[in-house]
Amino acid sequence: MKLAVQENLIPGNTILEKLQNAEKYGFEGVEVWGNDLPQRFKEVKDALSASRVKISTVCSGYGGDLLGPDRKTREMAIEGIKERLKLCAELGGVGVITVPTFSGPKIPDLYPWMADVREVEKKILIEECKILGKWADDVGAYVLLEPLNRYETHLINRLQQAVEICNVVGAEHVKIMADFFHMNIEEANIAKSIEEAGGYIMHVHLADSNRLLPGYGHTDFKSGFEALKKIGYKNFMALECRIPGDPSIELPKCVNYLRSLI
Ligand code: LER
Ligand code: MN
Repeated sequence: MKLAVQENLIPGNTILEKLQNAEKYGFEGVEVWGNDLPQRFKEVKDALSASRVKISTVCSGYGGDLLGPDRKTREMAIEGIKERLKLCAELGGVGVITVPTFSGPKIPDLYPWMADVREVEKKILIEECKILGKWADDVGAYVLLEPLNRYETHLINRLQQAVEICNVVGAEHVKIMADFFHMNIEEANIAKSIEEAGGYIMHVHLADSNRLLPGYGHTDFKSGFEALKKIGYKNFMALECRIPGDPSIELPKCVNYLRSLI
């Protein structure tokens, strides 16, 4: 298991400075923001080739909405994810973090056909993931479906719900990621859920129960990490949280804390 950190959490004026600081603090990877990646691709690529720190993943930033109310919004998300998958693969990253949808349903109620709009949404998501899966298999980067807690999305809240989508889609490069903050709210037993999703988890986000750095809340990371070890997890775990204090002090301290639990 390798430790990574989202780029916005690291001090530095350029991506190169951020990579240098990440390495100094003890990280092996950096999760890059997807929003403006197409525009700064060369800068990121050059910085990565001048650093020992690798790109772990690309965090969303694709625009549109896979479950938006109209075709244009959904196509925008598909094309944005495709573009970032290609860039991510070229940079050597694992994949692109993909949230099926934020907040509540935007697709109109189709009563009396499929009275539960979530069934319609899942069918649309599966077809979209088939399109993305073909592309992802070709470029060699994963679509990383991320379950979020119930206050951020109504659709995919638990790891097993994301695994079910992967199974129907059946593409090698459509898999899931596990975020400890969301799991702490939604999973009955984090370790058990991780074990049950073994073979599907390709990325992990780390934040404590209060979404501060691990160590500042009450999440039991040790049993979660043991479960990840048990399923043979070798990829990155990236910090996605707030830092209470000076990052140049808190980030290396957190690396030591996490390493003591791994
Ligand atoms: C949102 O809560 C989250 O966990 C992010 O990883 C989504 O991009
Ligand atoms: Mn997350």
